[in-house]
Amino acid sequence: MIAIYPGSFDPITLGHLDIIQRSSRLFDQVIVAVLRNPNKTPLFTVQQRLEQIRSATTHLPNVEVDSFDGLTVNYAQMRQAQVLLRGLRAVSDFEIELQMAHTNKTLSTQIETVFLATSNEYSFLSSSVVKEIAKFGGSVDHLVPPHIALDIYQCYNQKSP
Ligand code: COD
Repeated sequence: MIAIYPGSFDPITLGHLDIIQRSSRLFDQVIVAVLRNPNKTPLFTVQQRLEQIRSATTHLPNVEVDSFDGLTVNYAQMRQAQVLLRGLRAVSDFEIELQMAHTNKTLSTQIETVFLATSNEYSFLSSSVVKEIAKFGGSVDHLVPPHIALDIYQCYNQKSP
């Protein structure tokens, strides 16, 4: 079974990677799909995010990293995936994720959304939290892989704290 894990991943965190690692044991193939979103101004370009995710998942042979635009369900159908994978951190995620899952179901009855609960240690973690900490000079070494921490420090023009 093929699962798509769609997201912004700006940048990918240890929370995302935990979901990718665990789902790679559940599905034959996991495609991490970065949305090309012209309406947002991201910290990292799509190309940078693809490279960051690829180098963080080289140890997972059934994980592929790609980008897409348009509707996620259309991309999933194009890739012959049966599952949309999403992570749940808290009740606040649940409301928006449930709405998204129901919306996607109206767009394609063939694709099921599957939720994985976050591991406890990452339940507070988001890309926004990482950017906020780094912006104000804090260390994100415990929140993202080392090569991504360096990219983040470089973006905010700071040395590793
Ligand atoms: N632990 C576990 N899961 C986590 C963690 C963590 N610490 N951090 C994030 N996650 C999960 C998120 O809950 C989410 O499921 C996933 O990881 C990706 O998160 P983000 O923040 O990188 O990406 P999102 O949520 O901004 O991605 C949104 C999409 C791009 C998937 C969505 O906007 C989309 O599908 N857009 C395409 C247009 C479309 O199809 N619209 C119709 C659906 S409404």
